[in-house]
Amino acid sequence: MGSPGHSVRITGWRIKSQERVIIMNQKHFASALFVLVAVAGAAAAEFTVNGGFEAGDLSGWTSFPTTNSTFKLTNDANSGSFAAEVFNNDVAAAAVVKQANIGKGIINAGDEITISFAVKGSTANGGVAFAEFFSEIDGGGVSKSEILGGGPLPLTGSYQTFTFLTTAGPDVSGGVTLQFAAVTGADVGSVTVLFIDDASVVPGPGALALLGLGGLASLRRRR
Ligand SMILES: [Ca+2]
Repeated sequence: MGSPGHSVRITGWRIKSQERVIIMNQKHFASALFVLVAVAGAAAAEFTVNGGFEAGDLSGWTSFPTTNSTFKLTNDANSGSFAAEVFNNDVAAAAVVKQANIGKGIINAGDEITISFAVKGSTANGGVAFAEFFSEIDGGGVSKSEILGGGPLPLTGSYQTFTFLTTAGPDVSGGVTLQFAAVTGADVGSVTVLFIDDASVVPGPGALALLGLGGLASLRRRR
């Protein structure tokens, strides 16, 4: 440690005083702390329960099957050891699974929410799959509903991760619901197979904000 006024070279920076070093260290510490808090906050504020099926069961999920549709655990995962598969080959029917009424009492009207999930699957003869998000009113009804992505999920044979930034509706007294629907058409032979993994609902811009912070950190290093 030099005395005030002592000149110190630190990785290309000519520092005029001990005070300046301390100020810089405080800035760096504050940045690091902010990132740590943001990461911890994102992890702690996950609203889904067993969104990645790593409990090794279907806990946290509510299923509304059709006559013959199935909702089961699978080892064909996007990450970890487990995912889930919804299979529906009933005619003109919607097999639905959901994380229902999550974040109740925590999410406020108009809050920003980041939703993400990994899906894959296949369809035939008019089958489609949707991901939907609802702002639930306590006692029944919804104040906002949306089809994530605006239409059927573009399923392929490989997992794809989709991320959406949305806002809670004007009444979220019943929390929010992330719902997946494997829907079949009127044709006999209509089938939808939907694999789901890594479902996540977090407050705020979430991972998008962390990416932004990473960008800031890179800029800071370049200066
Ligand atoms: Ca998983």
